Amino acid sequence: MSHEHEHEPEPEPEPAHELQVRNPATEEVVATVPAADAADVHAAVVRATRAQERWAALAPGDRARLLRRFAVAVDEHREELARSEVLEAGHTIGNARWEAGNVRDLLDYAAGGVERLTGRQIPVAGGLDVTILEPLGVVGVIAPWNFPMPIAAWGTAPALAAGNAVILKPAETTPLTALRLAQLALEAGLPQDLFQVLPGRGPVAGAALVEHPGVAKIVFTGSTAVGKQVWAKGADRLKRVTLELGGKSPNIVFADADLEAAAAAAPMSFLDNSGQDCCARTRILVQRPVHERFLELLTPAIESVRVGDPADEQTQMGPLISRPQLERVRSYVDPDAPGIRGKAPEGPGYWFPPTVLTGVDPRARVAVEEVFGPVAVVLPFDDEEQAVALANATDYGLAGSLWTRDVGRALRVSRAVRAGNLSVNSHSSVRYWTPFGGFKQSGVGRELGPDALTAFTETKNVFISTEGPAQ
Ligand code: TXE
Repeated sequence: MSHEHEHEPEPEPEPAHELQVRNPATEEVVATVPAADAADVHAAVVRATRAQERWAALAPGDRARLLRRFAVAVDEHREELARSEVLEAGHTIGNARWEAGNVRDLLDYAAGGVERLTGRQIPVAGGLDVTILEPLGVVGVIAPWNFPMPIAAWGTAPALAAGNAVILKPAETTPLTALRLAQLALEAGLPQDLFQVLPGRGPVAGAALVEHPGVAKIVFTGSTAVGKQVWAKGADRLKRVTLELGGKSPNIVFADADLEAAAAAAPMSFLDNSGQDCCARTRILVQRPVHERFLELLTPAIESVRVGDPADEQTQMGPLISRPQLERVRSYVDPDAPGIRGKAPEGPGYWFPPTVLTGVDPRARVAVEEVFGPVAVVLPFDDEEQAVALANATDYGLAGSLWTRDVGRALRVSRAVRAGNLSVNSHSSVRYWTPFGGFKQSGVGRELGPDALTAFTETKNVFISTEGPAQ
């Protein structure tokens, strides 16, 4: 599909040694930062290795105190960080403030875990057996552009708390908040080189992190395709990985649900962050007897979503991140397909209107692939069994919602849907104190929650004989 838009001049090619940061709401270049290459990554790993040894030797209470200071510094700069996220990622200012707060909360939560990261004493004959949770060493965090600040912190905060050093490679389009976080860490008193941010291109700096023998673990959030490459390349050294990949999450509305509440909540469950959210509920499955009524309720809710300047406090949805992303979203949507469409600015900026497609074949690309834009499909279903089958008819398994007043059904369906994060009569998936991650091709491992720190440790078992050398 080709689109002619008068506001879309050809972008100038970017020099290899730098990254240009554009405001997605205006297309203007707002900053230029150096792009790291493999040699920079190597130098960073050498420095991080030294810093990690000193960090791991600190008393747990001292590590916790420094992380809490980092949390305070983030809190004190919350508005500045939020403005920066608006500028480089096009997030609405309200969301961006939440995101900066999420970084603060995560640092606090991780700090609370430092002194509680305890091993076990297991009964044995002839001695004493203890398990010790040791830090891995240097951890590489490869972050995406859709939630640059929170996702950077999801890997970084628990990794540091567990005694590791972190090298964070932000996405090409969104390095600014990450760079600021690294400065704040230093200002808060974290040791030099312990938390380094290296902006760079995925196939250059990202790949160098994945391949470097001095990096013990990679936390990758991004596309399933690149996630598979990261896992395959890391396998050469049996590198530990956590992968948070794509999603195509269902929002199942049963006939016995509070239909008004379900229809009111549905728009922002896939329009938040312009749909660039791995948990976006983009497959709205509606039981046939209430299908028509649901669409009647959904139509004004979609049409009235305020799309525009993300810095405006009233705005509910901003632009897409980039021109390639805009083109990708356009490639999924036939402008003549039946459905509900909201309004969006013309440009400049990477705008796409809220879109709900009806009458879609459940096997169509738009119904099974992650669009990563403000696009959902509505699919009718007859009974619970069919709802579950449709919900599971995708390679992904990250999140999902179901709306019903029947508690038995809520539990049955929650258990039957193959996804890592289910919500009943709600679309909430992300809490820093509960585990988050995907089934199937949505990922490997879990982030957040009570086990977040353990994911950045190796378990060592030590047996101490009390019976002499023969044991
Ligand atoms: O992701 P990439 P892109 C999905 C979403 C989106 C699509 C493409 O569907 O439309 O992916 O987005 C780094 N070795 N998600 O192209 O390329 C890259 O620099 C090591 C879902 O932006 O996966 C960036 O830092 N690293 C997702 C990060 O990987 C490499 C969030 C993600 O970029 C690399 C983002 C390589 N060879 C996109 N190549 C989610 N789970 O929410 C790239 N990178």
